[in-house]
Amino acid sequence: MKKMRNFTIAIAVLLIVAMMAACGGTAPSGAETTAAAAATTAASAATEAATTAATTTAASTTAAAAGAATTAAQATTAVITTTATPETTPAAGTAEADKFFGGYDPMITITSVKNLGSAGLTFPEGDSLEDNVWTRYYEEVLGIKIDWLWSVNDAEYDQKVNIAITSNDIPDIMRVRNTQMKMMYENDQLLDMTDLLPEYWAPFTEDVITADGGNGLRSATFDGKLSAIPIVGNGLGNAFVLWVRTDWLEKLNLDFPETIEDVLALSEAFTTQDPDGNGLDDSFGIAVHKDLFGVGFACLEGFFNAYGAYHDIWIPRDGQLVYGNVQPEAKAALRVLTELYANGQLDPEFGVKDANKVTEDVGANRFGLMFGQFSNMARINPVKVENPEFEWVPVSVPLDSDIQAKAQLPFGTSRYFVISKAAKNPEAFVKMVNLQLEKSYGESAESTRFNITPDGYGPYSYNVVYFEPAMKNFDAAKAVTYAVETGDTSLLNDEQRNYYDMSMMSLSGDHGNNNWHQLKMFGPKGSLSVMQGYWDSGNYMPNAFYGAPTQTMTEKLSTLQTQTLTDYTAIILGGNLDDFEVYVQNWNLLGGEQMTAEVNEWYATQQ
Ligand SMILES: [Ca+2]
Repeated sequence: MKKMRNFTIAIAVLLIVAMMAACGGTAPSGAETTAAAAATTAASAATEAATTAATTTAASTTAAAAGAATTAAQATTAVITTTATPETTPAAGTAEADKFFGGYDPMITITSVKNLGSAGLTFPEGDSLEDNVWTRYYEEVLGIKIDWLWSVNDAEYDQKVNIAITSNDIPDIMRVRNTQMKMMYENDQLLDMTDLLPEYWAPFTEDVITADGGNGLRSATFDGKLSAIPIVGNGLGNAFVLWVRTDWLEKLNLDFPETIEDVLALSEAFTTQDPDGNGLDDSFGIAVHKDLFGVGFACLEGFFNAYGAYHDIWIPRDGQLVYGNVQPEAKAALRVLTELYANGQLDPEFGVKDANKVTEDVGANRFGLMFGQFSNMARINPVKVENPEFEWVPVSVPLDSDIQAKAQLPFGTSRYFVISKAAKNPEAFVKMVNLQLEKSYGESAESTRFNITPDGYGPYSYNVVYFEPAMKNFDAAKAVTYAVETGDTSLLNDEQRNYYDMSMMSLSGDHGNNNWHQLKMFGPKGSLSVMQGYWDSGNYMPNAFYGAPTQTMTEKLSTLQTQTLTDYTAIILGGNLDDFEVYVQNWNLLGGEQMTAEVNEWYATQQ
């Protein structure tokens, strides 16, 4: 029992780590967290974090965390290594290796600053921010000593960075948002990386940083000058799927939905035919929380996509970029929602229920359909353990081919590492990225030493830089699926093997410790495979704006988003579709028109 409890704690802790990673590469909570009961909460948080731009990080770290937890249950000692082993440096000794990974002698010192996350960082016994597995490794392999100028919790980080920029008291390297990067460029504070980065990036680093076709790099380029190293993510990790309660499908003898009309028919059946067989009229169709969008769980982006509507992103139309929220397709989606609400197929109390409350309702057999993200089952894994018949299967959002609907994708890059114009040895920063990526995800990776340890620490968060391959999760899903289907596990790497082991445990009936959740992501016909399908078929609509926020966007966007939520909700509840035109008028007056003009000024520069 104790072992199982520790197992759960490890997962909970690691999911918290994953959440923090998604919020910006910050703190693991430490194994002392009394979190046995917090697994669901942590998992939810990880899911919510997945709605931020850093989804790939969230998802992969969540999975890695769960995987590491498996090891934790078996491990008796910490694996973390306290002595650096320069011998493991990739291909040491060749001229290329020296260029990408070669050390400085005498040692150099670089300055940086640290976001400690919302709860602060925890370290293995004897370690600290100044002295840990990464600082020691950088000193021994690269001859680089890290001098932290300051460190603050996440809530204060942006403000502290802003002050640093304004007072021109900046470190050699730091992580910033796109607005801050642009401000620093305009202040002439940044090193020009245009030639430097391509000269010194190792092949694997280049692969990772250009995985999005170069848009991340373009988003960091002003007047033709590359001004930062983008932390490139992949918007595909943020695509939406439709989760279907398949034990209800079977009970009512219904088929998988293929079109949005099929989905609406299921919604009616799940509302009216007592799918859980308890004799009570207590179920609905599509689960929705009060904010309608966001959180990545029981949200409506995927539903809107089915009608060719794209929420909170910019799409090309007639040679211009337009905002999805105010297009006629959004009105079409709202029209259907007013009907679902009027017919009692939406929870009449959705307007006061947040995502956590809806999670409880989903677990209590109130809903049979929900649009969300690939990691949603983390929230309800405990319900599966209690009731093995409780089953959800992810399917592609029904994309209407008549209107050429597509799955929306956010822009994958929102954070950047900037190098001070005053920094010495500028190539040192590219070498730091090369080494981090190689030891975390490259051919010589030691993931339990440098990413997440079996006993629950997150060394990745101790480093100055953190990057990861954008398609890592999708590659893992292919590998795990192949292994499950063929029994051939020889191609799995360590991380993938953990997902495989957990998936196999779920397939044999042991759904606990997030085994089922892993199966639903990485296993055959899992959510990642569904999302891969959008990619393979070209059925995706990426956010077409990836510049730095415009002035009006910075000033007005959050107000406009609040207005959208308020007006959409009123339309769904009130049923008056004419209100949509009033909403669009107000949106334009309150800054939307000006923001659109600014976005199109940027768009013109990209043609
Ligand atoms: Ca019922």
